[in-house]
This record gives sequence, C-alpha cells and structure tokens, in this order.
Amino acid sequence: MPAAGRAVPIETDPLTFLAANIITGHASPLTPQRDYEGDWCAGGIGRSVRDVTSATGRRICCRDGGRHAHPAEIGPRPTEAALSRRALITGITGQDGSYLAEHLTAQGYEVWGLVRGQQNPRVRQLRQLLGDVRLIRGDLLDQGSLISAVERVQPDEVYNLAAISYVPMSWQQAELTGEVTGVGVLRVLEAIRVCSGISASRSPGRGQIRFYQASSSEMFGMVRESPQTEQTPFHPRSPYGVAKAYGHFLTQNYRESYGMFAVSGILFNHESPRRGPEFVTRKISLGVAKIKLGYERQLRLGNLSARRDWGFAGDYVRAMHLMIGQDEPVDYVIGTGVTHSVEDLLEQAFKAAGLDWRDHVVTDAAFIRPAEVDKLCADPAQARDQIGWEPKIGFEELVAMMVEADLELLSSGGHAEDSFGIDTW
Ligand code: NAP
Ligand code: G4F
Repeated sequence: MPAAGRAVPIETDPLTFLAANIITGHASPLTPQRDYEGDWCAGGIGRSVRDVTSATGRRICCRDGGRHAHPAEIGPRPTEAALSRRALITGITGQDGSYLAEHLTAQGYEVWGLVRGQQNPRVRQLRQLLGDVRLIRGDLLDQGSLISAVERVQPDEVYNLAAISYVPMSWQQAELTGEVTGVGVLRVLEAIRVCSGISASRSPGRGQIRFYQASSSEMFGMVRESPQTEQTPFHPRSPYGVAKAYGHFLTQNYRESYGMFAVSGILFNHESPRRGPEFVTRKISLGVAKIKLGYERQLRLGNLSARRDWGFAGDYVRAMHLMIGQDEPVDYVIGTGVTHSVEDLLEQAFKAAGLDWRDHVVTDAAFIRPAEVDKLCADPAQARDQIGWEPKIGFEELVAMMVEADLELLSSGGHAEDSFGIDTW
C-alpha cells in the first residue's frame, strides 16, 4: 500500500489508485467520498449513539469511527482477544446475516454490516434484532463501494453472504444473478486484495483480512454421488448454481494465486423463522399458520418429491465462524446428513398444527422449475472431525419451531415481509 498522505497516480492499477486515494483522502472521480456510517449509528440502529466497551474498559463512540473514548464503563467486558476482532458481513439483512451478527456479537466481535440502497426497508427489521451492529452502505454491484467499506471498517474477517439467493429468480434475471451472486464475489475479494496491498508479487502479511464465501449445495445440482462431500464434482442446474460455482472457484483461486486466507462453506439448505417467505419451508410454515387461523384454505406448491438436507440456520452460522478461525483455509460441506422430501416437510408441518396436508395442498405447475435439483444430502464428516461442527437442531424440531413462530406471528396481528407478492415466477 502506498504511504499515507500520498496520492497515487491513475496510471497504476486502477483499483490500487481508487483504494489509495480513498485512504489518503484524495477525492476519487469514481467514488463518492461520503461515509454514511456516522448517520446510521447516530440515528439508526440501536441506541442514539452506539457505544461499546473497549478492551481497556472505556466506552467507544461511533461518531468518529469508534476511536473517540468515553470515560465511563458499561456492561460486562469481553476479553481483549475477542474485542480486537472486527467482522464485516455482506448480506446482513438476510436470514444468515442476522444470525451470524448475533453469534459474532456474542463472541465479543465488533460487527459491521454492508447494506445496499438508499432506504433499505429491511434495516428496520434488523434494527429490532441487532442493536449493536454498525451499518455501512455498499453494493456487490459497485466495486468502489466495497473498497470504501473495507477501507473504512478495516475488518479482520469478511463474510460474504450477499447474493440473489432465490433459485427461481435466477432464471428470470440470470444476468443480474451472475453479476451479484457470481461476479460480486470477485468484487469483494478484489476490495480485500487492493486494500491489503496484495499482488502477484506481494503476499498477505500476518494479521491479513480473512474471507468467508457462502457457497451452496446447489453447485452439486444433478448429483454425481450421494451423500455429497468436499470432493463431489459440481453439476449446477440453475443460473444461481452456476454463479455460486464461479464464486466458489474464484475464492479457491485467490487462495492459491495470492495466498489469501479465503474459505468457502458449501452449505446445504438451512432455515428458521427468519427465512424469506419465498422459500419452501417458510412458505409451508406460513401456509399452515394461515390455514389453521382460518385466513386461507389452500396452499399451492410445485415439486413435492424434491429432497433436501434441511438444517437450522443458527447452527450453520457457527460453522462459518469455525471455518474462518481455522489455522489453515480449508473448505467444508455443512449439512445434517439427513434428507427429506417436500412431502415429508408437509407431513411434519401440518401435523404440528393438528392438520392433514392432503386436505389443503394443491400442486401447481407455476412452481415447477425448468431444471430441478432432485435430491441433496450432505456428508458433513470432515467438518465434524476437523473443526468440531455438528448441528444441534434436527428436522422435526426445526419444522415445529417454524410453524409455532408463524402461528404466533399471525395470531398477534403480524405478517410476513411481503416483498415478493404472489410467489410465482
Ligand atoms: P437471503 O436471506 O436471501 O439474504 C441475501 C442477502 O443478500 C440480503 O441481505 C440482501 O440484501 C443481500 N443482497 C442482495 N443483493 C445485493 C447486492 N447487490 N449488494 C449487497 N447485498 C445484496 O439469503 P440467506 O438465506 O441469508 O443466505 C446467505 C447466503 O448463503 C447467500 O449467499 C445464499 O446464496 C447462501 N446460501 C444460503 C443457503 C440457505 O439455505 N439459506 C444455503 C447455501 C448457501 P437486501 O436486503 O438489500 O435485499
Ligand atoms: O426452498 P427452496 O426454494 O430452496 P432451494 O431451491 O433448494 O435453494 C435454497 O437452498 C440452496 C442450498 O441448497 C441455497 F443455495 C439457495 O440460496 C436457497 O436458500 O426449494 C426447495 C425445494 C425445491 O426442490 C423446489 O422445487 O422445494 C421445491 N418446491 C416445491 N414447491 C418449492 C415449491 N420451492 C419453492 N420455493 N416454492 C414452492 O412452491
């Protein structure tokens, strides 16, 4: 990285130019120089001014980027080692982002979340969940914004969870999916590389930024073997799966090319009451609750014979943290090792509310995909043996938890985020 205070000429690597001139305060013609983090900390998430306790027991105010100290002590003091770690999470407004932020906060991390858009409506939901998270604007489509975010946050760890993650949408908007879910990974890796001054001739130093990529079991697609391991070849069946495979190989490539600490978790389906209503588990738990409460009588679904290895999202974010904390960067398959059909899911979910799914479910061709992934099942042995990860919540408990949460939500006058309208594509 060039010395602070020196502007870098544009004829150098353009990304290096961009990063260096942001760091040194020289306005770049390509990137806005405003940092919105201050606004949001002061008036947005959590308390009006967000304070945390520093390793020395002093309160740290966010207004000056966490460097201005207050004399008073608050709350229990996390250990110095934990407090010295700072994580940046892309996709913080998604299901996994919220669980991961909670998990890392509980471990004493300073957590930052990247949020896109001028007025992202999901920030309000997040605010209720995560009082202690700081937000910074950025978009996986915008390289400059990612460089600015990494430069501003100076993270120890970056978790790239942002993606267009709904598989059917990837056929409708294949190019956008490629840009966000695929090339977005390149942009995050480049932001880390450039901000760290890493190049083909300059390896990362000690204390480098560690990177986690949210890879997916969708990459296995038309599976070559069952269960799937870290060695199973990929055969993706959707533009989403193809984009994830690109991000996966690129993460591996940056590890091999530059020596960066970059890992991918090949995660199988994981669910929770925070799951988007467009995914089948939540569509079913919401459907059951609506039928039970008398709001609706039918639930329309697609392929009931598809099989997935469904686990609980809260368990899976523990795996992300364990993976990024290893001594050496190694990729793992993360799943329960048990597969169920959509029909099994229906049986369990309707039973949890004292109903029979056969009385209410209608299959609808509108929800059948152009190409299906018929059956997924993880072999998580390597993760269990090498990083000590095991799921704590099984399928029945997960489904009961989701149905119960939606019954409670709807009977107390709440409603699921209705961001997609009618779930056809
Ligand atoms: P999710 O709920 O759909 O969340 C996706 C996140 O990506 C949201 O926060 C969204 O922000 C953000 N995002 C979308 N486009 C963006 C852009 N252009 N720039 C910045 N942020 C953008 O997904 P999830 O279930 O939490 O999954 C997290 C990650 O794991 C995803 O990459 C997913 O593909 C992958 N994955 C998930 C599973 C699973 O079963 N859940 C399994 C394997 C892999 P907005 O609020 O702005 O839309
Ligand atoms: O819940 P789904 O939409 O999840 P899908 O396609 O497996 O993808 C999820 O898991 C991946 C990991 O394997 C992630 F990478 C991805 O981001 C996402 O989180 O669909 C599950 C199954 C499919 O086979 C689908 O055809 O359920 C079947 N299904 C049947 N009827 C339905 C419906 N899926 C949805 N969403 N809606 C239906 O009406």
